[in-house]
Amino acid sequence: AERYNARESEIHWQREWDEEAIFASKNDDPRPKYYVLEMFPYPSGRIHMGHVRNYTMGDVLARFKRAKGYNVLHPMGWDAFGLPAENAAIERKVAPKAWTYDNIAAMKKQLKSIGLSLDWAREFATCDPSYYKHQQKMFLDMLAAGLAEREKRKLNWDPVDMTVLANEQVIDGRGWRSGAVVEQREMSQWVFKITKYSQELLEALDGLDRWPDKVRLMQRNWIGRSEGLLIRFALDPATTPAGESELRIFTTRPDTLFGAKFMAISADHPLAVAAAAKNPKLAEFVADIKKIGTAQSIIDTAEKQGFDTGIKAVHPFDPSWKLPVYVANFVLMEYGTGAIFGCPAHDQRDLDFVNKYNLGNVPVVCPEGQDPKTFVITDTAYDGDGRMINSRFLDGMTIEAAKEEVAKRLEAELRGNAPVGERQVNFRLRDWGISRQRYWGCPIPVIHCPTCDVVPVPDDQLPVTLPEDVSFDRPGNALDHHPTWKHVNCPKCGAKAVRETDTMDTFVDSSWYFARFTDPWNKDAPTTPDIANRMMPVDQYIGGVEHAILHLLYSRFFTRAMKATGHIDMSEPFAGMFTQGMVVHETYQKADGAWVTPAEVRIEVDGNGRRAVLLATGEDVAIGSIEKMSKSKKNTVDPDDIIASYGADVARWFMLSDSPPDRDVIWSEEGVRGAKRFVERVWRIVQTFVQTRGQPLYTEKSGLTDSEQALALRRITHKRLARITEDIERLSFNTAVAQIYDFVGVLRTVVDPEKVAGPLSFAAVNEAVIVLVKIISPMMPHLAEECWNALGQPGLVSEADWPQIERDLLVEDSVTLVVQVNGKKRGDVTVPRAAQNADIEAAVLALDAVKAALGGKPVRKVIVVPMRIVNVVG
Ligand code: ANZ
Ligand code: ZN
Repeated sequence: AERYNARESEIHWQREWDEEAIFASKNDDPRPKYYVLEMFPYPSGRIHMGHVRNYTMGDVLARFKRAKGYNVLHPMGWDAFGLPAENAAIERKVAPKAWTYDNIAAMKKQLKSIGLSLDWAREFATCDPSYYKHQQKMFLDMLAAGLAEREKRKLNWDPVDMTVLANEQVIDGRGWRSGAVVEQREMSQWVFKITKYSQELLEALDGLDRWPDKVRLMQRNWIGRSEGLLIRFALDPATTPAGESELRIFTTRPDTLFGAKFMAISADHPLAVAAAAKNPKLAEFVADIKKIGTAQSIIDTAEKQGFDTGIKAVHPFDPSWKLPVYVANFVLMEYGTGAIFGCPAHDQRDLDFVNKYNLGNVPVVCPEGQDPKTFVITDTAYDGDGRMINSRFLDGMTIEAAKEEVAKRLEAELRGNAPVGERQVNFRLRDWGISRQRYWGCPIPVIHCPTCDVVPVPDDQLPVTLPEDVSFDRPGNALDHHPTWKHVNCPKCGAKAVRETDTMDTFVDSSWYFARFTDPWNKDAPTTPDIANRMMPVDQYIGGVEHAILHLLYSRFFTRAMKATGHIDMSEPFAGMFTQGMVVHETYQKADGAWVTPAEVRIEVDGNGRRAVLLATGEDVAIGSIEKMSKSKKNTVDPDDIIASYGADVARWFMLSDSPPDRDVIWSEEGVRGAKRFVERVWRIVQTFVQTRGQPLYTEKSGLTDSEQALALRRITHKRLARITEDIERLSFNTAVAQIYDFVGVLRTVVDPEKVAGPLSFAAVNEAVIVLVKIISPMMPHLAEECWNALGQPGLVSEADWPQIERDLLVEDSVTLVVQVNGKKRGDVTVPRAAQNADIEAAVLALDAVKAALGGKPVRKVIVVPMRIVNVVG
């Protein structure tokens, strides 16, 4: 048999699929729809192995569902706005637009070489004015609906990229792209009112039962709902700046009030500002800690610091109990009221704080089984369950009961006309700031007029397109520096006005692209609601867990905003979500520490294990840890190289075969070679069958079950088929692959004339081979087409139906029963499923173990529990 020529075959079938446009999905297709979507790529220039894995998984599902008779929507596009295009413009003097579209062209070619069953007719890039026009329209709709607003805020300013970042884009106090330490600046910006949906976004997570639990948990934590009590502490007038009389705090632990040791307020709290005005030392301290910023992550890791303002707060249950008020660096102005009472025994931050300033602690919750008299807290706060101690009227209560008691008492107590305590629900989720001071993004379609203030750009002037004659010779926003672009007349009064030069966060672009794919041809509106309502939600979304919070949460919000503004009639965009693992690889390092790429080394395996040798010089290189493929460690493998030397099917197969899809997969040369051998093996089976199927080896009889042997093969075929079908359905690709390996192992002997003893049923073998080709088709579609063609089957296997499972053949033909003698297990017996009780009895009594257990005693009774147990009573 001739060797399989992957290269030729892949190019051939890709062209065939393209010409026939077989992966185009029609919106008026009457069959049930199935929408498969992988997170669309950023056009960085090249596809990487992570893409290959992600898209292969989606492709297997798309091809499978197509074969199962669905109208499959499987589109692809480009998340094309963003900073790298501007950086390229600065570094290489290429226009962001040209750079982006060049990259798209290159990556599209690469994607095509993977053989993905994509509907390219729906392709768009988010930087196409025909896309962002609609995004601008939706922004204006949201503005009218009160879902977009202009807001003055303290913002995270990235001094290197010269832009504002969302909190989510600040990682450990640094910009997520530049790595620069982020500063805080007060600025006006546009926000989307995601907090209007805090409760709904939280509750609806319960219904997303085809999402990973960990992703739902991350979203829950991000939304961060807390039930607690707002308490108004009176301030001691003798110690307090004029005009201030109380301090409002938010606590989730009102039960711990009798363990309070201090109060703490944010550096931005009005009371801190008032106190600092009179105290230069305090003013200095405030200025100092403001520099660190207010990102949660910094606050969590920075050393706790405070400054005693001298102000005293009065304990709500004891007028003679005075608590010192500190300005502290771990209290955020943006959460709750920007002020807390500190209970060190039961909160680690508070404990770290009092230990630093020698304020002491009093435990007020005692764990069950502990003696309250000996229960002390030193370095570790206790945040577990227990009973109240040292807490006057709360003593002996559970935490829950104590919370309730405190809430009741403080709600009932009035100061002025207002209750001292008030139950409150707080969310951590903040509104989504979308303004970015960047050129390469979707322009925010408003005009600032000195008399009319903010004026929306009229619909008939959309899109507000980006100018192309921009210069990047100074840092900051090129739109702002453009000589003419921003200068316009006010659409309302005609006076001289300026355009908004901020562009939208690129997360806006990716918050609705999935809806656009349902009708990307609509020139007049973002969606055609009829069609969007029919084709949405995405049935299976696949992407990296790094998007578990931001992108997925924004998309869930945006879909609700689209619903509120009439562009779609549903709230949840993704019915099923799957987060795939990463592609990882060994690292290689020369003696001088320089990293070398896998392509530069050869792996040698001998008695001493594995060695890596540098191809160029023959010198040994050290094999380092297995890590995520990255440019910095040079442990990347180029998909183009793999496809050129092994073919796309091998890359696809290996990606699917080696680990569960949600775990990391270790890319290895050895593994890839194994996949290559498997491709050859499948090809040989089909070749052998094609060459021998006319021979007398095969019986004349054409019935499928006319011999024991035929029946046995058919059982194997259908059992495998059933398992593989189930596995693909639940995205368990690696186990499906294992089943296919097994099945191929069986077929290898069946089609080999030298290994077969008797005559074969042509029909049964033919069925098995056709099933094989169909079930490998989602994973190795080119090989499958080539086999299909060799078998002389009509049409394309990519368009063929999934094989029918014959359920009758799945039923086991024998059963195994446990054998007991006088109630004690002595062994088991396997009998034909249809065996009569008398036959079972005979078989059981013939067992040596049974004879031995009876020890010669006569059998009194044999009880057969059908399909399960035989009990011999002696
Ligand atoms: C007293 C107390 C005692 C607290 C105790 C906790 C444990 P979550 O669950 O996240 O809502 N807090 C409130 N506002 C804060 C702010 N702006 N900056 C920093 N911390 C703040 O957390 C609520 C708890 O976080 C509140 O309950 C408050 O400390 C603190 F044993 O009050 B607690
Ligand atoms: Zn005006």
